[in-house]
Amino acid sequence: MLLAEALFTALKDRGAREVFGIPGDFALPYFKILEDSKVLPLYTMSHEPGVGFAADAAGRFNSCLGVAAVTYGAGALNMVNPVAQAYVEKSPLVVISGAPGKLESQRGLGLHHQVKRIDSQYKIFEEITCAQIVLDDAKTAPKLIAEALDTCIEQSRPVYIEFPRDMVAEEVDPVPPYQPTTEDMDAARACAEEVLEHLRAAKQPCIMAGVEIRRFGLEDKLAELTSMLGIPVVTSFMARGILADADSPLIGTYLGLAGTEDVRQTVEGSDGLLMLGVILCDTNFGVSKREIDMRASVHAFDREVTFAHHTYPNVPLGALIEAMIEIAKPLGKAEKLAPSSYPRNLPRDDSPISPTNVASAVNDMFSRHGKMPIASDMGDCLFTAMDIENTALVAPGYYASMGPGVPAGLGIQATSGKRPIIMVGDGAFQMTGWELGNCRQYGWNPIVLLFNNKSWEMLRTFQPGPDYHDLDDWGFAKMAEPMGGHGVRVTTKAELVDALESACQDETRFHLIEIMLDRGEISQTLNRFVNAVKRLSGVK
Ligand code: S1T
Ligand code: MG
Repeated sequence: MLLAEALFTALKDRGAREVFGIPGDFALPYFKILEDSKVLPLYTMSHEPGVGFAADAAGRFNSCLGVAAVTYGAGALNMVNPVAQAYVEKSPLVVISGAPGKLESQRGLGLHHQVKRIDSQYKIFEEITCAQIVLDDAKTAPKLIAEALDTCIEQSRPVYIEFPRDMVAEEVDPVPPYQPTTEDMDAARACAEEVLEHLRAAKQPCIMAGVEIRRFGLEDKLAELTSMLGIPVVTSFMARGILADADSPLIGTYLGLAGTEDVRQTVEGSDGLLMLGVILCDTNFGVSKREIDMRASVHAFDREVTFAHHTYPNVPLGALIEAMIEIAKPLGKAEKLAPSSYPRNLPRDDSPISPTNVASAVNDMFSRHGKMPIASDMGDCLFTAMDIENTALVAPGYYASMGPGVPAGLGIQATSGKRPIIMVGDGAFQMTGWELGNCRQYGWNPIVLLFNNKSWEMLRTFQPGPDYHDLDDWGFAKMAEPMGGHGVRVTTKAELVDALESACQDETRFHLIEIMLDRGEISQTLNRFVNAVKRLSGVK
C-alpha cells in the first residue's frame, strides 16, 4: 500500500473520523492520496489556526484522535498556537506536515517556506508535541507511525508527523495495529484499596473530575463509580461539561472564589479530595480562597497516582477507576445539582441584555428544544457558559488562547453531526470568526452567540482605563448573509429570545446572533474571577 494511504488507514483504525487541513505544494501529494483513497473525509478551513482548533475540538469531543494536515513552514508554523493549546490541555491531536523531498533538501538552496534550517520546523514542534517522526524511510515508516499514534493516544497529547513529499507514494507494509501499554492491574487494585480507604476515613470526601476523564473516554465509568460511592463530585474549570448527562452526584464546577460558595467549601474544606485526571494549573486552582490541602488529597494524573508522601508510578486513570468499581461501597448520599439552580425564565421585555441574561435565554432554549453541545472562545463568553446548564463543552480553559470558538464549533459539528452553540466575544470573532464562511459547503449550521461589547472587556476588567481596550463596531450581523448564514443584531431581551427561537426553527444555515452588551457589563463569574485574581496576586 502507498505510505500516505497506510498513514490515513492507521489513523482511521485508531479512531480518527476526519481530517481538517489546508494544503500547500509540499503537502499536495499526500492530500491527493487522501482524496483518492477516501479513507477519511477532508474538511478544508481558511486559516491554519482554524485547522488546529477544529481538529483539536473534534478529538476532544469524541475522545479520539483529531487530525490537522498542513503544508511545511507557512502552514505548520501558522498552527503552533493551537497545537501548544492542545499540548497543555491534553488533547490527542495529530499534526501532519508536508515537507521538502530528499533531493531538493540537498541542493544547497534555501527553500521557500524554510526557516533557519530544513529541520527548524521539527525542532519547533518538539516543544509542543509528545512525539515527533519524519517519514523518510519506507522500511521504518509503518513502525514509526504506529509508535507515534499510540503515544498520542496514551499520553493524550499532540504528535508531529513530517511527511517529505517524495515519500507519500512509496510502497510500504501496513502500519501495525494499536498496541495498548499493558496495565499492571495488581498495582491498580492495591492503589484502589488505598484510595477508597482514604475516602472512607475522611469526614468530607469529595471527587474532582478533570479533563483526562473525557480524553480517555471514562465518563461512563466515572459515573458508575461516583453513583456507587454517593460522595459529592465536582468538575474542574477545564473539565466543565463532563458528566453532563450522567446519573452522578455532580454538584457543580470548582471555580474557587469565582464560583458558588457551597462548591468552594465542599472542595477547599475536604479532608479527602480525590482528583481524577485534573491538571494542577492556575485556571483550575488560581482563585482558591484556601489552598487545597495536598497532604489530604490524592491526585491521579498522567498515569500516576500521588498520595501525600508516595506515588504509584504506572496506574493509568482507567485502570484505577476500574479497580475502584470492583470494590466500591456507598460512602454517602450526595445528590446531583438540580437543573433549576441555573438562571432561567428570561423575561421577553425591551430592557438591555447582560451576559447572565444570555445564559438564562440559552437555558430556556434548552428546556424547550433540548441541550446542545457548546464551543466557547476565551473571554467573558466562557465565564457566562458556567451559568448554562451542564452540557458538553469545548473551551480553552487553561492555555486560554482566543480563536478556538468558531472553528471548534465547526469541528464538533463535522465530527459528530450535532448542531453546536458557539459562544464568542467580538475580539475573538475578529480572529477566527470568518471560518463560518466554510459552513455552506459542508452543511454546518451552528448557532453563534457573539458577545459584542466593542471591547477587549476581560482585559479592561484586569486593567481599567486604557483606550486600547476599545474595539470598533464592525457590524458583524450584516456579514452573515454573504457568508451563507443569517445574521441579526439584538439589543433587548425580547430580541434575544426571538432570535434564538428563529435560529432553532431554521436548520438550513448558521445563525449569527450579535448580542450588543454595554462595556463594563460582565458576567458575575468573570467579576468574581477577576476580583479574586487581583486579591490573590496582590495586583491593585
Ligand atoms: N491573544 C490571544 C490569541 N489570546 C489571548 N488570550 C489574548 C490575546 C489575551 C486576551 C485575553 S482576553 C482578551 C485578550 C486579548 C480580550 C477578549 O476580547 P473578546 O473576545 O471581545 O471577549 P471579552 O470582550 O468578553 O473579553 C486573556 C486574558 O488572555
Ligand atoms: Mg469583547
